[in-house]
Amino acid sequence: MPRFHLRFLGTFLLVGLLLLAPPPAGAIPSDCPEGMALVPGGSYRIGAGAQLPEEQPGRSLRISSFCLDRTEVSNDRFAAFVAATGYVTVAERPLSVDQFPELKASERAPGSLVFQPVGGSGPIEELSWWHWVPGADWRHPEGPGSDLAGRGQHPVVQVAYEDAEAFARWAGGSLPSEAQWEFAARGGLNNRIFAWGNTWNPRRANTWQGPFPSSNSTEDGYGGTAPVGSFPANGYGLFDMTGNVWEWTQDWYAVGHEPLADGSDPMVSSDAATGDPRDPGVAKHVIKGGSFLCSETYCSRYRPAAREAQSPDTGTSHIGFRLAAPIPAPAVTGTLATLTNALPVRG
Ligand SMILES: [Ca+2]
Repeated sequence: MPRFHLRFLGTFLLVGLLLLAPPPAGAIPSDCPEGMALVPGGSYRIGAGAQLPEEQPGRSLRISSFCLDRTEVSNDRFAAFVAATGYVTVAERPLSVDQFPELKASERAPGSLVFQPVGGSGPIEELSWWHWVPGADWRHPEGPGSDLAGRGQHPVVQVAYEDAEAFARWAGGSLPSEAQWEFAARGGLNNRIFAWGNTWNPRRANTWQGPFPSSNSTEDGYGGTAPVGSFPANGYGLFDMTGNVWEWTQDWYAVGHEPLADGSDPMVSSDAATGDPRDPGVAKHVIKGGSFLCSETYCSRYRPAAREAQSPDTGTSHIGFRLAAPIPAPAVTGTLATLTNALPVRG
């Protein structure tokens, strides 16, 4: 074979290997997209510090490096998406006959679930603090009488799973997996109860202070959502991984971590979903991080290990999301001429 053919063959083989191979050890990855922080890969125990049955058993997992939004997606950012695409969220659409055949036409008006405090001295029925409010949507988080005035930098709420996915397709990125989300929330402090250590501190996050669901002293300064980034960041520079609003993840919910596959970057597949025993037959996504409604007296689900299940078609006034993205590939330095000249010449 003529000598120059071998040189070209070698060049293409080398370039191919460079494109296929992972970055060499020690290589500095490219910067994450604007607004995102690098979550450096590593091993951790999902479910560490578990307090509730659905958070157990803990499992040792390995997570590859990835990028994650520093903050929850804000109303202003979501508004830019809607302005650019004309997207209509699930809560803004009439309820379908197929999904809710039992409803009358008058009951099909668009709406969503809104939290309302429940007081009184008698027993409080579980989840009685959630009310279906016609006209509640992301622009009117508490219903028709509410708006986003002064809340441009608050996290968007009243977004269903498919709304979050639609935003992700437009913005570039994806919802994180539960394993990614929990790893990121721990900020490099593995095996701790909270994102900053083992001692609860209400001034580190937007949660609920006082007896839930009747009385919130708002010691942390906020009775509802807070502007994103109002509380200290964790070890990875991520804000509001504790409290403010729950965040959608890609994983399908099952009680416990048993369905997680071994190995790196696990995710519960749709086939593995066993669902929420409180609501049999409804496949739900895992939400993480807790919200401004989580209290020490009720569930303390603002811990990284904590998790909840949410029906994909249902937004609420305390669920939002943030996006993950792969780390941009490092640029290949040098020129083709440099690579070619570096090759040994055979023949
Ligand atoms: Ca609060």
